[in-house]
Amino acid sequence: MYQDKKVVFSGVQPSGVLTIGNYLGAIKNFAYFSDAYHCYYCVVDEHAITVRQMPADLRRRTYETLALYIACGLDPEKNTLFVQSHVSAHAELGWILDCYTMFGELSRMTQFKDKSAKNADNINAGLFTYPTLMAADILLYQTELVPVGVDQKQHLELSRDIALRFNQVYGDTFVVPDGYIAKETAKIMSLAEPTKKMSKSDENENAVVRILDPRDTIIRKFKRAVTDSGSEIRAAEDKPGVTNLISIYGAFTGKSVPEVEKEFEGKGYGDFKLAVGEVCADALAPVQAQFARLSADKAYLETVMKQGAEAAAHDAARTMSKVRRKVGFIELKR
Ligand code: AQP
Repeated sequence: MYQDKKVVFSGVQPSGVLTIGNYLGAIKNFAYFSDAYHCYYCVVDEHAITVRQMPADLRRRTYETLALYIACGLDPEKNTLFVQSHVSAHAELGWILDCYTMFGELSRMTQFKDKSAKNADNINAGLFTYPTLMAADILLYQTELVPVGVDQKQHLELSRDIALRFNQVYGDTFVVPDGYIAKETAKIMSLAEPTKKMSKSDENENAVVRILDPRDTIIRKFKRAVTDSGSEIRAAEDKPGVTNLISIYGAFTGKSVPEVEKEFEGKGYGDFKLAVGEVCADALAPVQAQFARLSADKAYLETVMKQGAEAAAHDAARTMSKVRRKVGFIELKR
């Protein structure tokens, strides 16, 4: 559909202050695509309300997430940056795709099972159909590539299945997307329970390092990180804590696992954890400085949101028109 360049789409929920998991697993990779692809990066606020949010917090975090996109290197001139609820086609296509998604498929989604367990008093229909809205986000823009963390792999596979099913019934309508999952940072683990994913909504502040944490907080959190028995700094299945710290150190320094292991040969956990905290704080400092400048300029952020929403709505309209015709809706002439 977009003859000039292939399309990349991804999104982040403004459901908390973003973590280094969101940064290393997703946002940091977004900028790699900006030159070669037509990129849409969305703040997915409609996804966020599948879990109860305080309205004022959601609004603040939506601005904050957009400012972080830009602070992490996404130039609004080169990327379409926008907020999901500003483009009504997402919800509209989400509904249509609900009718092409099976109950059994949604029932198998592990994120639904995990989030239902965490929010037992609010297992709403939106939480269940979250993956179809995600499929709509992606398919609306005829996306080829979706950079995500590995936790989103199952949802992405469902998006592919929905696209293939729709195309089979109605003929070529959607590009079938592929995931882009950076191997080394696919899943950054909790610092408190390293067998569990680091999540921005984790209530244990010591489990997560946030992109906006001050330097001393970052260093303190790494110093407290749970490590494993033994004293060797080596990546291994039975050493999830140390393995996670090695991945984080490697991601911030660009070093491979063997290089990190070699660098810390003969050193203790204390030295290692301090070094991880320092490289993380150093890498985040420029992002934080840029974020501080941007978040002081709400008018600028609103201009970016508005321009992004107009561009995204324009492009989404092409897919929507095609989808409406295919399923048999009447399009009124303007
Ligand atoms: N720990 C992680 N390691 C690597 N990648 C991660 N991502 C999230 N956590 C990690 C990736 O960040 C992108 C945005 O995620 P999201 O906001 O859409 O939702 P999520 O995956 O549910 O992230 P959180 O932090 O766990 O949020 P909450 O706590 O609200 O559920 C995605 O590409 C995701 O893979």
